[in-house]
Amino acid sequence: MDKKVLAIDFGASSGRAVIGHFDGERITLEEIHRFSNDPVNLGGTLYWDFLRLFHEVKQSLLKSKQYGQVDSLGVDTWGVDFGLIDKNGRLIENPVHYRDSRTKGMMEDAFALIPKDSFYAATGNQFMEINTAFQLMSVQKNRPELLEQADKLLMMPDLFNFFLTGEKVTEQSIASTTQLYDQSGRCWAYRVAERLGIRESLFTNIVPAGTKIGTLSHDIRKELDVRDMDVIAVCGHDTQSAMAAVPAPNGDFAFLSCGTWSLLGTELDEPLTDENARINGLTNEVGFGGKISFLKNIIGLWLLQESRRQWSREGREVTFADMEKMAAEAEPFRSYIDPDDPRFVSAGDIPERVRDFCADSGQPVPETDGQLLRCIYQSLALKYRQAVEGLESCTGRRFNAIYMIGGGIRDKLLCKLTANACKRRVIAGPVEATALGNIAVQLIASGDIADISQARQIITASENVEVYEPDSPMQWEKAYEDFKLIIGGK
Ligand code: LRH
Repeated sequence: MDKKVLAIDFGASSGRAVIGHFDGERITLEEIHRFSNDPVNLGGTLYWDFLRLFHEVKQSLLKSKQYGQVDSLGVDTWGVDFGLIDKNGRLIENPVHYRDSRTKGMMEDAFALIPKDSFYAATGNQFMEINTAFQLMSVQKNRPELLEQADKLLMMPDLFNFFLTGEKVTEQSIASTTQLYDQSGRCWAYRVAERLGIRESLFTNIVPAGTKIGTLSHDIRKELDVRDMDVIAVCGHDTQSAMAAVPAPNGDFAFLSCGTWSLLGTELDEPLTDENARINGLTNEVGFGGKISFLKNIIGLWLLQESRRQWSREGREVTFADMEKMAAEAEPFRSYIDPDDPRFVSAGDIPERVRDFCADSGQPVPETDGQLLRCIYQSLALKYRQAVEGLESCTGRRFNAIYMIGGGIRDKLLCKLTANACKRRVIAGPVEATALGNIAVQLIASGDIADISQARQIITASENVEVYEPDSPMQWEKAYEDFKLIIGGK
């Protein structure tokens, strides 16, 4: 048996199309297309270049032709962003990037309408300015004409699915990133939306991951001369696709998905939206099979990616391997930042902001690139420690190991420092967790794999993992105490 399906995975800085081959026992991956995802600042607004991204979907379909029969396709993307569609099915304007400054102050406006605690109890999402609810409030306030013109709101993966099939639906995992989703009732949080002034009719029906949305539209097939294939709603949220591929036998694990963002969490049967969860800044999202991913969003490798871009803007090209080496060779435990400080969210001169943070908090200011990078790495690792402790305090569980997945685990220094800072074994792999999870859900939808636990067993058998054991516990304990003093109880 050689069953083939196509996963298209869009990250915030790059995307890829991967053919998953399934022989009945193992999944093997073949990357057929890779492209960068370059947001465009136009007239002061930061947009995703949707047309370019859809072009890459077409390129992926064209390249898939040489593999013969590919039965289905699934798209996953980053969370929270959306496009607005008018009643004729036209995209009203390019989707705006969650890092655009349009959401400044929107959270405070929202809390004046809905108190924080009931807002959290109703939606279960960690409050972040980037969330769909706050983006929509900004549109409502500053560009109301767009919402007047809009017939439907489609989240990014659903937007791709719509232009592939003509069907307008919202996949459940991506709906659950909006702060407009009722995690307990498993439906849109209409009352929250109404309070915020967001029209109910914008929303489309929610379907669970594993649903067949439709098939490639006639127009696409004709234009590209491709065979028909099913379009499956996989976990449209990349984080949940990655979760589906954690190589652990049961749900009792802590995972750390490492890409532009770091997502640290575990899997639960039911949402947890109590006071402790809210204070710890934990979010509830729906994963495959209706499981809840209970996790914390941490700014992640963005700090390294954007530092590298800044250096490139200044005419200095460094690779990630160079950066890892510089950090590894630099003096440890010199200074710390709070990676989640709001000053680090927007694009720009991250190195300068790191130096400012250190100066503002009375610490030695990094003088070399190595010191600066070391500061970022060790602060991220210690932030993970804080997040895993928060997770344990909320769930009453104890996690002896952390499963690290995603592209960030190519960075061995990060894996090693995470094991040390968290004082836990790190099991790293697979790198391509998101594509694997996307593929696994398509194979579950077609009936070739029975369920998620079989999928995880198959992935465990198909992929190699690397294990990092913690060391230097005393030094890291002291570092953690220093780190907490500097960043406060956040
Ligand atoms: C990671 C991610 C994360 C957040 C962010 C916007 O790619 O999906 O879970 O939702 O992007």
